Amino acid sequence: MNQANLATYSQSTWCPGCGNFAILNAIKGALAELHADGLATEDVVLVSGIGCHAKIVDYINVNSFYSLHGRVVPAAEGIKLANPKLKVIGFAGDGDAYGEGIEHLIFAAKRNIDITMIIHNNRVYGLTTGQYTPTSPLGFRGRSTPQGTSELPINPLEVILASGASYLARGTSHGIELLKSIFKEAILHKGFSLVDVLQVCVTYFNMYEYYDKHVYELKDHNSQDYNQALNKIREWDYNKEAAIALGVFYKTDNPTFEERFLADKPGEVADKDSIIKELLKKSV
Ligand SMILES: Cc1ncc(C[n+]2csc(CCOP(=O)(O)OP(=O)(O)O)c2C)c(N)n1
Ligand code: SF4
Ligand SMILES: [Mg+2]
Repeated sequence: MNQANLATYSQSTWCPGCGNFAILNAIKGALAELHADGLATEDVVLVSGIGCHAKIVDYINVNSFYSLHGRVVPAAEGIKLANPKLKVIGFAGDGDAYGEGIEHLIFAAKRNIDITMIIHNNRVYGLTTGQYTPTSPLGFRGRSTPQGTSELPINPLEVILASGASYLARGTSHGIELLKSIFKEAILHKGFSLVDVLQVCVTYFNMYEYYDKHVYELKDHNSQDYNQALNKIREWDYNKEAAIALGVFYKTDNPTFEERFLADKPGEVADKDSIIKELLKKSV
């Protein structure tokens, strides 16, 4: 399986220049490289929400499941628990993940369930034509707020770090190589991983120039250190004029939800083979 045969016959309906193309190319590159390293493509399941981002699963020749708006996480969690051997990758919009579905993200991070969430954070509702989302800046003018919003955005990475995520990173749709390497690492990470992608929506919130001017890659950052991660995550709050760090903020090794859930006693950790045996027994 290489990048070319991960393509499908579906015709893309994204606007020319949309940042989703970069995410698509990066994830196809990451999956092709993981396949070359031994990951069977049939052991990967993609899950998407509803929005422009969600169409990504139509364009990748891998098993996938279209869920509901705001419900990517519970669908992905269900798939993972039904078969812990699978690598489950969720694609969600910022409206999808940080608005209607944020409670699911918080609890998935709290549980440290071993799934990967990729957030297409264009900071706008793209599919429904330009309403504001939880990460739109103060004063954002869109279809539902022609005079500008009166609310500050949330810093989603701060919320998810505080909730217990064991892997947190950020990339942009103007940096495919960085995105690809982050996606690979997030997929291989054991536990809950989330990648916030500053994906530009050229039609409703074109931030290419702004991001190009403000982003920098993390260097000399200790991603094992919670407080360093928190400080870096707080450097830019999705609103103020500040440098925007890209790369891996936080990475730690904690027992996963499925290891604890399937162990005999609370606090114990089951090994992977016994997880699969237990599940097979429970499903009879
Ligand atoms: C339960 C539910 N609520 C609301 C909608 C309407 N809806 C569909 S897509 C969407 C916004 C999508 O925005 P986002 O998640 O940011 O994705 P994008 O289109 O920007 O990729 C909304 C509100 C819906 N389909 N289902
Ligand atoms: S509306 Fe925005 S997010 Fe949706 S396809 Fe067009 S550019 Fe991309
Ligand atoms: Mg969006």
